[in-house]
Amino acid sequence: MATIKVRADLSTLVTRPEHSIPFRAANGKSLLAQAWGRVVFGFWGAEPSEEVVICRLSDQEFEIHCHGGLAAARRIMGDLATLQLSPVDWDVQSRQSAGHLTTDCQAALTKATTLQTASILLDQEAAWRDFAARIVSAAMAGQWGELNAPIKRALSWQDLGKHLLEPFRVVLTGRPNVGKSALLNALVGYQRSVVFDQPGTTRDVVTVETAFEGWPVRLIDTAGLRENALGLEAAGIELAYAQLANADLVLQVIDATQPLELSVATSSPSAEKTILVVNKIDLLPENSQWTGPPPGAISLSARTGFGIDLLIAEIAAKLVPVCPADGTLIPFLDDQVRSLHSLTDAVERRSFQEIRDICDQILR
Ligand SMILES: Nc1nc2c(ncn2[C@@H]2O[C@H](COP(=O)(O)OP(=O)(O)O)[C@@H](O)[C@H]2O)c(=O)[nH]1
Ligand SMILES: [Mg+2]
Repeated sequence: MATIKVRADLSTLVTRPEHSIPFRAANGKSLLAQAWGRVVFGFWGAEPSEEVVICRLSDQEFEIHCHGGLAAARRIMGDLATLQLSPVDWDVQSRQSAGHLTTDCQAALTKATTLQTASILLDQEAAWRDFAARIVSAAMAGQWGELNAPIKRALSWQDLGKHLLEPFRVVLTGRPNVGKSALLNALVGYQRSVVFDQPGTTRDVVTVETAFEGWPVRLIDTAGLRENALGLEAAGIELAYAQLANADLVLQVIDATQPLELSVATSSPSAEKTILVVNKIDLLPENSQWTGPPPGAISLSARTGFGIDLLIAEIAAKLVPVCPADGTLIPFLDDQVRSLHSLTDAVERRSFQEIRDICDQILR
């Protein structure tokens, strides 16, 4: 079912025929004659008409409940637009009736792209209410020593919180021809990026969204990094460096058949944000031990798929080293992080009044 709430001066709309709302109530009365708050069944528009339920909320407002799916809602919205009526914005309406915390949590839920992130976001309203109640009661009891730990704990989840709404950015980098594009395709299971045996094929930045172990990830394939590139390829390399600067994780890809010093690209993202991937191990002679890779590197073949699962597990573990327990408070908006910092300051000042105000603000 879909609900559309409209605010308009009904007296003018219902009495001027050219502006009349195309609603025929089953009880035969006009919309204006319906009692406030009464649920009225009827039909919308000319045949074939839509079955709807309308509720008049006041002289200025009514709600239309129509069948779910896009077609019915689109038709009604189209008629409303012809009448120059616009529905009340969901966000505004919800902030007025349900409050900011509920609305923020619901709006966030609409942006979740995996079941896991949706399930965490579903817990957040209750988690914030519980958190604020505990903080206020501990402050009221003067238990100052017990306030810092839960606030610090909540702040420790802020990076994950940001990524409940937007994917982690995982950038593939390395010298040309090491198999970055082939690896991106192997990770998502289909041919998203062009694979070619000439170096310098990928020039633009190619992105694809996926999820690893329930965490949303945007994979970003870039131009191979090498010195002395010219023209388009050089421009691609510049784009690649820009992506590296914003990466949550870098997959540094090298070719198992090449000497290590030739393979490692010139960029140097920080170690804890990097996974070294040794690709093309299918080309190594059987039983050969490639002594090149430092500890922690993952050897795989983008061509055969060997080692891909291990890489996926490693990516998930690097992005989210510890999974939150059910009900964990995870700040997912900048405002929430700011509130937690303000709480830390207020606790330091031992100001009960400030703590209560901040918690009131959180629970608005
Ligand atoms: N044998 C083998 N060849 C691979 C593998 N991965 C990529 N290649 C080949 O290496 C060449 C370059 O691959 P590509 O993905 O375009 O490299 P990029 O320049 O790093 O994006 C292509 O001919 C691929 O088929 C692999 O795991 N094994
Ligand atoms: Mg490529």
